[in-house]
Amino acid sequence: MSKPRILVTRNVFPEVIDRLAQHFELETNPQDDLWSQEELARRLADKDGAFTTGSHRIDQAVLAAAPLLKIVANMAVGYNNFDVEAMTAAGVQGTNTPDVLTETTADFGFALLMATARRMTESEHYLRAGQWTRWSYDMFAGGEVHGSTLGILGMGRIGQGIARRGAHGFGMNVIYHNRSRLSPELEQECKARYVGKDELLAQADHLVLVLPYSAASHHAIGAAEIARMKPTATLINIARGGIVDDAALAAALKDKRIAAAGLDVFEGEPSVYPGLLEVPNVVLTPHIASATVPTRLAMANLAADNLIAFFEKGAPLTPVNTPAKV
Ligand code: 8YV
Repeated sequence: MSKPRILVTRNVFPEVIDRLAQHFELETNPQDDLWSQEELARRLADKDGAFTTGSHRIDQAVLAAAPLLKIVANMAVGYNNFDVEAMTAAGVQGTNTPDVLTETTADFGFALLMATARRMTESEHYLRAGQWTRWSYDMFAGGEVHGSTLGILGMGRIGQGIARRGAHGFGMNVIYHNRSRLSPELEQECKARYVGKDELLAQADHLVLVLPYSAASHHAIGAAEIARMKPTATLINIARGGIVDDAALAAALKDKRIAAAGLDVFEGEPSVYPGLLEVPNVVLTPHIASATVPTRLAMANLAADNLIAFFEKGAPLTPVNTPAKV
C-alpha cells in the first residue's frame, strides 16, 4: 500500500523529518522558503496531510485546493492560523502541541516581565552605546517585581505556570481574569484570585497576556484598557499579535501612560509597528517564547506523532476539532 503524502511547510529538525519519512511520502522545504498561500495551496493539491507552523493559514481557499487533505498538524499550541470551522466542515482534522511547551513558555513570560520591569534591554543599549560614564542614584530605576501585583489575562496552562512562578518564587499577589474561573484547588495551587477585567487592569503592577487569539480577543487591550492601567504598570504580551492594539500601545508608551511593555508577538508579524521601534521603554523579542531546543523538538515530535497516530491508529493525540464525515 502506498504511504500517505505529507507536506512539511517549513524546515524542521532533521531527526523529525527522518521519523516522518519512515511513515510517509514527504515533500519538505529544506530551504525554509516562505511560500505564499497560493503556493501552499498548489503544493497541497495532492497531499493527504500537512505539518504546519503558525506562518500559514489553513482557510477556505487552501482547503478547496486540497481535496485529499485529511489532517493538518500544527507545530504550535495556538492555532488561530486554522479556520477551524472550515476545516471541520471539510472533514479535515486539526491538531496542536499543548503541554510540551507550557513550562518553557511560562519561563519566558517571566523573563520578559523581569527584563521589562527592570529595564534590562534599555540599559544594555545605553551601555553598548558608550553612554555610561557615571553612576547615578536613579539610573534605570524600574518597577519592583517581588511582592508586587501580577495580573494574568487568560488562565490556561501557561497562565497558571506564570502564576506559580510569581506567587511561589517572587511572593507576588496574583490576580487573574479568564473566560472561566479555575477550580478552587487550582486557584489555591496558583495562589491566584479571580477578578473582573476592569479590576485586573486597575490593580496589576505587571499585566501578562496569555489568552488565545480569536475575533473575541482582537484588541482586548486597546487605548481604553491601557487608560485603566496604573501609570507605573508594565504590559507583557506572549500570547498573539492582534490581542493588543499595537498603535495604541506605542502611543501610550511614548506618552508614558504606562511604564513599559514586553512584547514577543505583534500584529502582522514579522512586521513590527514602527512606533514600537521608536520608544525606549519596550522590550521586543521575535516570537521566541517556546524557543528552547528541547521544547521546539518536543513540539515537532508531537506534531509528527499526531500525523502518525492519525494515519496508523485512526485518531490523533491532541485534536482541536472533530471533523465532519465527508
Ligand atoms: C510557536 C507559539 O513556536 O505554540 C505557539 O502557539 O506561538 C509558538 O510556540 C509558533 O507559533 C510557531 O508555530
